[in-house]
Amino acid sequence: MSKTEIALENGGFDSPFTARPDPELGGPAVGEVTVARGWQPYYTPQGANDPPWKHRRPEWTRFQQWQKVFGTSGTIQGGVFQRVQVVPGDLLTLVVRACFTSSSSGVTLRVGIDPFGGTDFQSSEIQWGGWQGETAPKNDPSYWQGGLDNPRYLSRENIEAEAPYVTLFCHIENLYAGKDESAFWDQATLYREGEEEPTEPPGPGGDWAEVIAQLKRIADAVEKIAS
Ligand SMILES: [Ca+2]
Repeated sequence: MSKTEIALENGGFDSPFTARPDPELGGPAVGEVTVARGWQPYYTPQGANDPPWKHRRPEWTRFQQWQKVFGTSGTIQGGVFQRVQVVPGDLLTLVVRACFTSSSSGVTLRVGIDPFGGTDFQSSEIQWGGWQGETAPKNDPSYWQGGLDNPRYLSRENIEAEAPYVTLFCHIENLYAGKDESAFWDQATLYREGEEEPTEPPGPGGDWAEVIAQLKRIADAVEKIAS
């Protein structure tokens, strides 16, 4: 089957980049959270019992052609996401060009799709691609030394859209509090299986799609309880 590209908003992580509020704390826009148009920041905030180096807030900035998401002297879990309008039932593949730098920080990256269009990166609904990074065994294909001159294409393939929107996540984590842990995101592309076909005009069908998606969520929840 052939693949058709679904348009993203600024899939290339290009300018303009704008300052945003801290996605956990809200408030005014801050320079440490500077994100490319079309994308939203997220991260795991520090818990009350975390040591000072753990779960630090990442910073977001433009670096050359990249969206950089990074931390210093700590561990981070975070990234950027974008919700994209699709047709429920679409079979989707996400491919993102990325790289990272690290100073023995145990950096690992992955990308994922939430087929229900949620915005919680910790949701169990998200279909993640495999981790790629320096924590994998060195003889494993997922082992990746990183470096700005050593980008990779991270992907998650053949995910069925369960709602009129899906959400794309570009995620970095690191294990050790090294001096540098940085992810660089350059080009995100979303593909749909099948030829280009005329899309239906928006109408009552969209509402039904939402209802069906909701029913599927309920059915899945009941199934989980039953099992
Ligand atoms: Ca770019």
